[in-house]
Amino acid sequence: TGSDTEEGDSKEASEKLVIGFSQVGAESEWRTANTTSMQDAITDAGHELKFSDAQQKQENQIKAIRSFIAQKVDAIVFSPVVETGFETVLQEAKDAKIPVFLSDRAVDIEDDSLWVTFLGSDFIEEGKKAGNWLVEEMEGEGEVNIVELQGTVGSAPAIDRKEGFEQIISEYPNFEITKSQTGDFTRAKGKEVMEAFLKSDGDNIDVLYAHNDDMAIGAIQAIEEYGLKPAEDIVIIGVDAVKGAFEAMAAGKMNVTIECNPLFGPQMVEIIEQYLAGEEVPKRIAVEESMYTMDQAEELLPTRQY
Ligand code: GYE
Repeated sequence: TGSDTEEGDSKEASEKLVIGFSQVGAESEWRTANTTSMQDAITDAGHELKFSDAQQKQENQIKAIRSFIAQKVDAIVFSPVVETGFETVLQEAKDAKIPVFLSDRAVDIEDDSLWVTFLGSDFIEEGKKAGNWLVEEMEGEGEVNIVELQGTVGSAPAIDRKEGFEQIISEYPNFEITKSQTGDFTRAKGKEVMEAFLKSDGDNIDVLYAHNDDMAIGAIQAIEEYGLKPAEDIVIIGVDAVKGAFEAMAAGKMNVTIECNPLFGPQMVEIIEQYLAGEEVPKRIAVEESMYTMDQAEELLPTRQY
């Protein structure tokens, strides 16, 4: 249509749809909560789900999308592992007239007619929230050395959470990222990389900024095994606000987590139904979210749904 809204071929709102969902993997608590939310929403609405777990590999996603196209699904929900390299397969979906709905992560593709809409969080904003929290907490404390555990290389949340955080701290010369490496969004990798950081520079680390809570939780283990106190000797910042982070904060081992809400399955199903019924759908739909600190953890933990 060329505008910032898209319209689909009309279908009855009550019609049973076949929806293919290409998920990233099962790398984090966030991801498993997102998978459940999407699966439940699709089946509760009476639609048929074809699910594929890519195990964090782009080639698996390309295969999954091709198989959804071959099966002539009505819609494809796609959470891209990385931002680039999906042009060809998305063009194939377009040629087959199957609409693609981006879930959680964006793609970096010039031709935005290859997807209908992107429903997910604003990761730059999340990075900024992390940076702002830190600056308020530690301004006036002299040199602050930060180590960073990045998410999956080339993924939208890793790129944007880094960028948003750097935008803020770059305005304060006493804050410096001294080490930055990927932990691939997993606990095991977060722990392993934090061990290496501690080994080379243990006494000079003031802050850990982890692009998700799972890596922060892995790193907390590494810090304890190294003989330091997480949240006291090293300030711990995570993203997602999963239960594990609330438990760590309630135990006094983590300082803050920036919320990233994975429970948008029902919203996604609504968008797909609207689009297939011929309604207009905005090109970008953001998920609302907040931020939680240690002193709120005990009270809020029982209310957390993921
Ligand atoms: O923060 C992380 C997961 O894309 C927002 O992916 C998602 C991120 C989430 O593995 O835990």
